Amino acid sequence: MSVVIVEKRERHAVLTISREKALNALNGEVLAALIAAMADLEADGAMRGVVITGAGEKAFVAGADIAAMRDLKPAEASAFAAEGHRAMNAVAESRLISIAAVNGFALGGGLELALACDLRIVAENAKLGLPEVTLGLIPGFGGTQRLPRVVGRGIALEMILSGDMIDATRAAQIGLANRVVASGSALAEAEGMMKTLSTHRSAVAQRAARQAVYEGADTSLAKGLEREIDQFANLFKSDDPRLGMGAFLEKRKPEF
Ligand code: DAK
Repeated sequence: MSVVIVEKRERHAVLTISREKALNALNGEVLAALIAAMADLEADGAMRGVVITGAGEKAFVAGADIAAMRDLKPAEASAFAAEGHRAMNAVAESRLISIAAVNGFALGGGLELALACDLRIVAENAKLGLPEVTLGLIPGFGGTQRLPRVVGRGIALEMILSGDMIDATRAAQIGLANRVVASGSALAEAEGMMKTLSTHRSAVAQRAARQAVYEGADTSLAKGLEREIDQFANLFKSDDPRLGMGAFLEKRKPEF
């Protein structure tokens, strides 16, 4: 059975990391399968979003595979790191909206995968953290960069330097979790949210807004505001503004 299972719904897919015995830890096989699955979804015009979760009740993803990493030679470590970044970027740079359904442990590379997603729905029983320093490592799949961008530098440094896990309530307090939901219902909640985001909302506009948000985080306010103007103007190359505003004026819901 594949270590990454893809189930396509009408407008979104559920992508499940499936190595339950190793708490869905990310080895080379999972990273390659994740990259391939994202490429397939990217090319499927019917797809607007992806929900990423982990198999079983216990873990989203408990990290990069420690057993696979321990004896890496430098060249192999470099190849593993590159594959990891390709996998995270396949999610973060996708045209698809991504939601992590965090159904249990999201540690190390697992939290980094959740951070590569746009949104995170976190189950009450989940524990999240970047424990790499306790293994003599640093977060290597984007955690040092994406976590501070989501929760701010001080809180991110506290998590990275301590390696301590936080619970779902704390994750919501610091803005890491968009929502905390009952144990066992993260996937259903994430899919519900994805359906909402894919209905009566313009994918073209969502992409433009999302790009403006991400680009703005890496630049000055003035440049970010300029990018917002560009994105706004670009939208009018598509039919969606006319469709959306036309529907409003005709007092009906828009279908994009
Ligand atoms: N890798 C491999 N196997 C893992 C694993 C992992 N990350 N996490 C758990 N497992 C395996 C366990 O070894 C165990 O296998 P068996 O003994 O049954 O064969 C099985 O999953 C069940 O785990 P436990 O028996 O330990 O279950 P517990 O309930 O007792 O504990 C736990 C659950 C999540 C607290 C514990 O498993 C744990 O602490 N796991 C490790 C969590 C962790 O440290 N994760 C971070 C991994 S490091 C870089 C690139 C990437 C990275 C760093 C640098 N560069 C490019 C520079 C990323 C690093 C990481 O992600």
